[in-house]
Amino acid sequence: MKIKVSRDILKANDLIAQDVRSMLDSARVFAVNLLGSPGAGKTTLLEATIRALKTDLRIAVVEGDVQTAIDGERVEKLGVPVVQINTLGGCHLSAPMVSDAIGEFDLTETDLLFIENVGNLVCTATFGLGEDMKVTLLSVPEGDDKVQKYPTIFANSRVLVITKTDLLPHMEFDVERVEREARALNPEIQIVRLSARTGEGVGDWIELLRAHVADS
Ligand SMILES: Nc1nc2c(ncn2[C@@H]2O[C@H](COP(=O)(O)OP(=O)(O)O)[C@@H](O)[C@H]2O)c(=O)[nH]1
Ligand SMILES: [Mg+2]
Repeated sequence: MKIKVSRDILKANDLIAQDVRSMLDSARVFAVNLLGSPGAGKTTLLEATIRALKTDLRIAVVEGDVQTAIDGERVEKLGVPVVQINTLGGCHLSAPMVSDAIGEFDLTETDLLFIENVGNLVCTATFGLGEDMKVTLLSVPEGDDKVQKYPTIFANSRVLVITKTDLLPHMEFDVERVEREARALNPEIQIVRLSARTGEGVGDWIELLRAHVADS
């Protein structure tokens, strides 16, 4: 019975996600669902990405958090349109929330939409938001066993970004293990290693993203 209820919720979510998808498609917006644990570095990477791309692409951001507008305020400082959603306890964004939020933007004036999801490796994995791709961040301090422990999110992601590589000398984190396990689950997954602190690898991420937007 419980399983049926959760399936119904997912089905309702997916119907709205299809509407979001068609709205984005008709306005030619490429949408990225940014996923990862709290503290993985999602907002930091988003800030670096906006700085790198905002002169070439018109960017808008939906920020998802349980509470506060802290991330929304960080991103707003970069001069892009932002809508902050607070889920008030909910562990993931849903398609209806995103549908509501994007109503605030002029989508015809937008090329690239980032949706920073609530920090979570579980609930966010199965709720589609109408995005073109899911990008999951895994930071070095979280440990190299997380692909094995939370397989669904890595199986469902187009891109895995291994963040905070500047901390590798201080941690026991086997990057090859993470990449091997991610590819075993998802042979098509694209993987980038980067440090937003030193900037190493950030250019690779920007090029990958540009290629996806160009192909869409
Ligand atoms: N050492 C290091 N710290 C980072 C890096 N990226 C982000 N951080 C720090 O990690 C913390 C969480 O970052 P934030 O972007 O807010 O994570 P989010 O919760 O996933 O959005 C902050 O203190 C950041 O300064 C990185 O590449 N290296
Ligand atoms: Mg954040």
